Amino acid sequence: FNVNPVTVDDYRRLARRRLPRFLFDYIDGGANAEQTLADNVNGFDRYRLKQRVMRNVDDVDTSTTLAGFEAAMPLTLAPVGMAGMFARRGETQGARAANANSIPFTCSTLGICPVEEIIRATGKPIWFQLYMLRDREVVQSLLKRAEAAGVNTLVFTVDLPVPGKRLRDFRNGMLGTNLCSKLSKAAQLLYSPRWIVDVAIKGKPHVIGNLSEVVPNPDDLNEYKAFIDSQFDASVTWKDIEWLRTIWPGKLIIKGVMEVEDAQAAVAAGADGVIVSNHGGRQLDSVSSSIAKLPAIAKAVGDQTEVYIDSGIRNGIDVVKAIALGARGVLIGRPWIYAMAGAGEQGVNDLLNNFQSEIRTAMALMGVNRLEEITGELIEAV
Ligand code: HOC
Repeated sequence: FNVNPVTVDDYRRLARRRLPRFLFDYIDGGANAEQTLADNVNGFDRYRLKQRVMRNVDDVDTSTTLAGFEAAMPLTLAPVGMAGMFARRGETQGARAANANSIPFTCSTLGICPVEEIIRATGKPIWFQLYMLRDREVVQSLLKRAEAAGVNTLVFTVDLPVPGKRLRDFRNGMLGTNLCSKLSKAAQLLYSPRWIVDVAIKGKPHVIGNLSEVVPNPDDLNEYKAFIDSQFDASVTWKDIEWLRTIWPGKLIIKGVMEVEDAQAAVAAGADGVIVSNHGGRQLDSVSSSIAKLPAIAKAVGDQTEVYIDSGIRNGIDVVKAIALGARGVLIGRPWIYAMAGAGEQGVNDLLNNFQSEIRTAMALMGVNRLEEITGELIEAV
């Protein structure tokens, strides 16, 4: 690879070269035939932006607020499970890059770097993503920790009552019968000088940051997997949001909503935001792309709550399309992991810079200076 990486695909190629195959496939892959994974990206091709001229675009400003966060652009880094496997102290690197670009970072329940470490690295509030665990006391203490560390926005993921069937992971043994041996290999990598886990909890390096206090032996990925399998709660309903509301004082965003009815239920449950998402095509294969679902959801609840989208966003033009179709902002997952695995923290920084400059250029060429001016008038389906 002898050109400077510019696009997400450039970083993807770098990441493929540097990562062990099973880790690359874990982040790159989707469920079953990966139809939704492809549709998510291709769905943006169904839309075209309008070019407007002679409108004085001398003052383009990409800034906005995302759940109250004053962001330099309408974009945030999505939570990615075990992001810290893709680079040394991966979540912290991502958070630093997000901070350098004045956008929020979202820490996963399944993060390798603990939430405290991430916040310490930037001194800025981040968003925290939650999977509902059967043991509600664990959830409560996790949220207390997050709040004490300085998290002000909770992103509750609701589209993973059970994991989708990701065939690449089965083939590679990352999930399924051989998971443990592969994850142990990953653990060895993490402890190797290249990826060494250097932040200790209670004096010891830990593979699993946020769940280190509840997984019996958090250095042992077999136990981690067993814990996750036994704790992911498939019995969750909208009732649980009421309970979450009693223990979480901050903003609450519901992630994984694909139908208007569910978006309305989220609003009725008091959500400050919804994320139109199919988990990057990693859950229900053959569900529609997120972008296909965005317009109806934005129309139905956009005046009552903030509507976000993830899954398939690969450049600034996609961001602008999402805004034109009613999104307040977008989340990117795979892109920042490819950039980090392929080119480190600087890679994530450069990637975010590229996103922002693409958004700015598109706005100028569409004749607008502010994000609020990017309305449905400026986009057409083809
Ligand atoms: C075995 C549990 O968000 C992903 C993550 C969550 C995976 C949980 C798997 O990979 O999509």
